[in-house]
Amino acid sequence: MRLDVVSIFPDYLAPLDLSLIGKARRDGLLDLRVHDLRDFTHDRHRTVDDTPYGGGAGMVMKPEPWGEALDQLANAADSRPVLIVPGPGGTPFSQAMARELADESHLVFACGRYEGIDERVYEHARKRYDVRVVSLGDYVLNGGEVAVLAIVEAVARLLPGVIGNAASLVEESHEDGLLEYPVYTKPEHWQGLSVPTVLLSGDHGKIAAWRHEQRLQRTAERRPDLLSAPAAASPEQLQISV
Ligand code: 6GU
Repeated sequence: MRLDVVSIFPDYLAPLDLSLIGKARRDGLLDLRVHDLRDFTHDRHRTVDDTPYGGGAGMVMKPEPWGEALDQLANAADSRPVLIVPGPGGTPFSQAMARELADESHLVFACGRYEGIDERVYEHARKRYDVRVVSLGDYVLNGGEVAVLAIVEAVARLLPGVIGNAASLVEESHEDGLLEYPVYTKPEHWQGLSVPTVLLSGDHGKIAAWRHEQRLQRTAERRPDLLSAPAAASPEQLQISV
């Protein structure tokens, strides 16, 4: 998968060199490139923002550097890429969206800062990209970079070969609409707290029933909205072999 990230703070994306994503890049599974938006400016101060027409607080990102950056990346693309613009006014990001994006061959991320990007950039980009404004949740970040770290990680880990153990992808919160069951490891007793005895029983049927009950309880307590949501996908529908 080809991934391009455009930002005025390319260093913010340095964590994408680490851990499983870093390894996937070194293994050639991810072709991930980070671009400095200021490289697409032509003035001495490398200006990327200006005051808003109509007045109001803060600054707006100028259209010209974005236009040049997005044109260049679209020219380099073999197919119609998806342009993801992170922002609090976007469609909520979800595991379902991560799965959709994992099927794409080329994602371009445009990290906005300040009060946002001149609206004409979106219109211009639609000529050559499928444009998606995506939000991580109902709170405000200073810019799209942290959101890109989250979205890239959620998408990349679904790609074949990025995670060694494919079964670990199935038994996960949000893959089938319930939160995950609690997990324990050795020692059996710690700080006066013990591992639930059913997990030591060796009775796999009983363990599976207990875990399912824990998942229901947890979901009801922490995320009751998930229990009234439309039916979740089964592993078969997700085309994951366990
Ligand atoms: Cl994706 N971007 C920004 N800037 N703020 C956010 C967000 C994204 N999601 C929630 N708040």
